[in-house]
Amino acid sequence: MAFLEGTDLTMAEFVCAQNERPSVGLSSSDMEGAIFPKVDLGLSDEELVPILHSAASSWGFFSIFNHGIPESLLDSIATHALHFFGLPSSDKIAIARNPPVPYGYTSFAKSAAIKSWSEALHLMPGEDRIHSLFQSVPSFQESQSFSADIIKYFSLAGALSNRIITLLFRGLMVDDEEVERVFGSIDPARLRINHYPACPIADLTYGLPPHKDYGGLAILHQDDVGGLEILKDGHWVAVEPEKGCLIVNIGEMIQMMSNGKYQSVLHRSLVNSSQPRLSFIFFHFPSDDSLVAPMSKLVTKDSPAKYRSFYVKDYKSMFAMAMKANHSPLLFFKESS
Ligand SMILES: O=C(O)CCC(=O)C(=O)O
Repeated sequence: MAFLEGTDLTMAEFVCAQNERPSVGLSSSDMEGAIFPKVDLGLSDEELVPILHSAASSWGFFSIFNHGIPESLLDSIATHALHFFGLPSSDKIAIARNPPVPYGYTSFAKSAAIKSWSEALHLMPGEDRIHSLFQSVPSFQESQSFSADIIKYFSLAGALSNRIITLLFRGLMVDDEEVERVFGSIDPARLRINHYPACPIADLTYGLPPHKDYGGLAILHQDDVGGLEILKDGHWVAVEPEKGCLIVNIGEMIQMMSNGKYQSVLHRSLVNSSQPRLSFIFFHFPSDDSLVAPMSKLVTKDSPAKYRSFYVKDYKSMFAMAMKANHSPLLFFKESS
């Protein structure tokens, strides 16, 4: 199997226990009466506030179009990324992510018991950092144009995410300044590019197992293969790819700051036995030294704080422990009710 070449991994390490294997999900059209929200970002901010509020409250995930990010940029990132992932693994590991450094290349991440059938590029904003990362892979001929695309994408996706977060909180009557204080900078943002090679044991494993996103907002671009599923009312539902659309979802940091009004939703990536798949996700975070808490307007006598305040770095440090216990880091900060 080409994907495993140059590693000492065996296929068995990817096989989930019988009761943890991916069951067949529903298509969104099977969800009677529940229509996956699709939001036109070409509308005015005023029109969008109730629409985004309803989409985020009901599904935690929604699709957006007229979002202002050029199709040509999305296609170009996807093309460069596929060329990068097509390099021999001995070349890719020249930029292997080396914790605590949060950026670089990873393959076959291990979550809980099994390995994920995926490899990823983890990127952070910063022109010099991005350029020098790709230049460290001598066989990668496209480092200049890939870097330029990524730098542009951070800026556009950051502005887009900022607009959506601001409008989501306006829908809860929270002032823009409060949101700006936490999410005003894209410096702590991340871009994760996932590559899921075609998989001979697609029914027995995951590209990424069920998880919630722990940042603020995530904006995902996926190719036309499909594989993203979200948990809705106890059913796994496929989020079918649609050209020109991006998928937005609520992360746990917004769940916490909205005092639970918006919920972060479990999702997973399935793999395909005949086709590889590529997705990339912009994650908007508050900075590590931000102190976050449920927004004061959302904490009342009738609706007491559901979470204790925390520094983002403390929350992140709980992440590994939470993964081991197979739950979310936010549970460590839940107020007892
Ligand atoms: O690739 C996908 O469809 C989902 C990716 C994802 O959930 C993640 O990278 O956290």
